[in-house]
Amino acid sequence: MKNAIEKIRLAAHEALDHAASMKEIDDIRVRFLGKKGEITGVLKQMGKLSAEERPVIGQLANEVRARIEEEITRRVADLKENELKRRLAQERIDVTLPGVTHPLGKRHPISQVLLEVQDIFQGMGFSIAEGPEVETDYYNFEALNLPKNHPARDTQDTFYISENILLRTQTSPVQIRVMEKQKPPVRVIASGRVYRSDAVDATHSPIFHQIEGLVVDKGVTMADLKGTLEIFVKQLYGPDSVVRFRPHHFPFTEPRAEMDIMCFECHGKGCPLCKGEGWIELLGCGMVHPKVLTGVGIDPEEYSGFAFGIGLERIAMRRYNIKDMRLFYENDVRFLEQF
Ligand code: 2U9
Repeated sequence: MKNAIEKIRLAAHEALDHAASMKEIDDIRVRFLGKKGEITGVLKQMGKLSAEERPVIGQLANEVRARIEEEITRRVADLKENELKRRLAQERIDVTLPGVTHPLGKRHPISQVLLEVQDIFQGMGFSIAEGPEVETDYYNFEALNLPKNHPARDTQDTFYISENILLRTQTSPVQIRVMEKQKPPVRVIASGRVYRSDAVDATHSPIFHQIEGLVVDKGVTMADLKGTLEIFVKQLYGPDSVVRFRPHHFPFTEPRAEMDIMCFECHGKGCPLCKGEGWIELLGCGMVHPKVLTGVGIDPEEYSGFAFGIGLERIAMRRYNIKDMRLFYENDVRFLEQF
């Protein structure tokens, strides 16, 4: 019987030495220490022993059971430690490695200028209105006092989807739609793409961007127009900017003016930057024609208004000293990433 117990001890030690997983160890535990295990098997035969032998064999069997349990506990600890070492080696993260940098995009220069101009007018109480780029002849021309066959339409030739459906030539239709829905006071700016059937060259594009403003209220005068636009220019180009207004004509504003800013290079003397003028044209503006107000159901005897229109490419080209408008539309990252 002693030999049997010794063999069990050796067999258990051998098996544990080769055990490479918790499952194997568990199988060993069942095989040697379980209810039907080998140690239990020996203890079941104790009845065959003499009274002198029984305590000796019992003690020996319990010692071997204890030895096997110790070895199992140690083996489990070894396996867990090896697993931890393996994971530490495999899952190691080198925190000193540089991060993965994702190239950040940037706003398009036209968008940057648009946001800045919008911010200035919102600061003066203007709301932002939007409208469709595919417009009707009515909203793009007739409602602006430009009836069919009016000669002024020639400078605003555009792309036609049908006789009366076209790509808008300015953002003015948006203001018309606003005035149809909202009674005065109105203070809105509308911006976005506008279209002209112009040939592409360094200063012309069939698609370009505008921002227009409209104020309609009681007692609005040209003085309000000049004051508002002068504040706008001083916020955009600095408090020392100097502006002037030149009379001009256009059917949907009367009187109408072009506003120039004094050339910041030569301060009005004339230089290559301003082509010898001393002044640089910035925007168009004027008092809203009474017929336009009447057309949207606003009584021109009670209300008056002013409006202005700014070409955003012109502002951006001036600001970033860009000589060719086509650069805005070619999506060349080498150009765009400079702003
Ligand atoms: C309504 C009534 C009047 C908008 C105006 C201009 C003057 C103007 C040009 C500037 C450069 C277009 O982008 S550009 O080529 N615009 O000169 N625009 S007054 O007048 C309006 C607008 C809406 C209902």
